[in-house]
Formats: sequence, structure tokens, C-alpha cells
Amino acid sequence: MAPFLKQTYSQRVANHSNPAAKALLETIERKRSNLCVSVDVTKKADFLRIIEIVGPYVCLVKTHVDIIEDFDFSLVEQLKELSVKHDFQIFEDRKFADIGNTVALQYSSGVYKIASWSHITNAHPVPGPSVITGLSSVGLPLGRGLLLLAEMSTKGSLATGSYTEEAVRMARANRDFVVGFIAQRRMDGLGLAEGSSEANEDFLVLTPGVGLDAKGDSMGQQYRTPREVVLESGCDVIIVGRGIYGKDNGANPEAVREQAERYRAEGWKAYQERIGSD
Ligand code: 5BU
Repeated sequence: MAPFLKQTYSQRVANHSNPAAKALLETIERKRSNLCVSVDVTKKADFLRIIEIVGPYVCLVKTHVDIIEDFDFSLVEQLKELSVKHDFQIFEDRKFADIGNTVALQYSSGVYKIASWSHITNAHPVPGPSVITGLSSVGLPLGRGLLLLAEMSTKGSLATGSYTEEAVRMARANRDFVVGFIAQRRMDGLGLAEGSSEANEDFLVLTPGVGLDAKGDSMGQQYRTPREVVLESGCDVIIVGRGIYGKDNGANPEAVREQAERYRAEGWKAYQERIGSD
């Protein structure tokens, strides 16, 4: 087992040089939360209301900014203010997947100017290393971090086997900017010979497909519990969307608060058990 699986989040700060990775680990430790809430709603008011409620319980807020129908740039300003007020990082789940030149433009420009406000973003490895070259030309000077999609939570995902291994190799070759993976388990040492010194590399693993009350949805999503994800699979951050704000876009604030607290507690308990300090 990789030795840092038993390290605390704060001990692991020293394993990273990227400022976004360090900030995320520090936030997790400070707030005793490895919970990321994915706020997938289409109205600004719902988006901000949910974040105001869950803010105290999360290390990270994940966005899909392009699904917000009444988007304008003031939303970004408000999101940034909430991230300072409640002490969380921001992760735009953009899943870039084009040639380097195009992803650099998509990341820096357009309506959303993602690089200007999102501490962390992600990319599909499918174009090869050039997707990292393009994104890092924008993000690295700003101190941003990138996650590669090494695996997905959906039924029938094609990101398996040698594709996943290639994703890890791409990350390994770009450690200044690639801070880890979206995956369902730890990726350390994948594709390396047994006993290789590189096998101790510390990548962050952020994991969607987390739910306590459902096993999936009607569109191929599959859920595992925080315990399965953090303790059994060694992942670092649980990503939860509808498990927290339900089917009604978080209309009941007390229910949203309760669920955020519940997932935070479950994720943290699983981590404490993992490092042996429960
Ligand atoms: P849910 O409501 O907890 O199912 O939302 C999960 C979120 O994580 C949603 O925003 C997805 O786009 C995102 N996600 C995922 O579910 N599975 C994946 O493999 C990846 C992202 Br990558």
C-alpha cells in the first residue's frame, strides 16, 4: 500500500508542489471535510442558496457553469465571495477534451473565463498530452491545478484498463500542473514495474458517484458509499450532488444542511479509520 494512504491530509501537503493541490489539502484538514458538493442546478438563485448552506461543510464546490441559464459574470464574483466567506476551493468540472490550442482558449476566454476563478479543473486524456500542454499554458502561471479523468462512475465507461494507465503516465510526466485524477480508486503506481520508486507518487483522487441512499439513477450513474470510496478504495475527496440537494434543487434548506453534515461526517469518519486515528 502507498505509504501516504496512512498520512494525514496536512502531512501530504509536502508531497505536492502545485499551489491548488496544497490549498485543497490544507482546506480539507482545516475544515475536517473531504466533501465536495457538486451544485448541478440551472438557476443562479438555487446555485447560490445551496452553496450558502453547504459552504461550511465542504472543502470544495464543484460547478458546471454552462448549465446555468441566467448566468452573468456577477455570479462568478458571488461564488468567489462565498469561497472566501466559507473557506472552500472551486472546481469547474469542464472535462476539456480538444487540441491544445482550443482548450487553452476555452479555459481562458469565452463567456466563462474559467481559469480566472476555478482553482481546479479537469480534462479527458483522450487527445493525449497536448491537452495538458494547452491547459497548463493558461493555468500554471495562475497557480491552478488539473485533474485527469482516469475513470468514470458511469455504467459501461470506456475509461478502463490501458486507457486508465495511459492517463496516469500522462499525469506523471506533468506533475507541476496535474495534481491528480477523477477516478474510483487510487491510481498510484499504475503501469509501473513492481517496486519502482515512482510508485510512491502522491496523486489526489477525487471521486464522483457517491450516495448513501441510492445505488444509482436512471441514466447510468452508479453510487458507492463514502466508506467504500475513502476507506476501501483509498480516494481522497467524495463528490456528492443530488445526495445532498435532492430532486427539488435544495428547496428545503434544513434538509440540505442535514445532508451536507451527514456526508461530511461519513467522509471524515472513513478517512480517520483509514489513517488509523478513529
Ligand atoms: P450526482 O448528483 O451526485 O450523481 O452528481 C455527480 C456529479 O459528478 C455530476 O456533476 C457529474 O457531472 C459528475 N461526474 C460523475 O458523476 N461521474 C464521473 O465519472 C465524472 C463526473 Br468524471
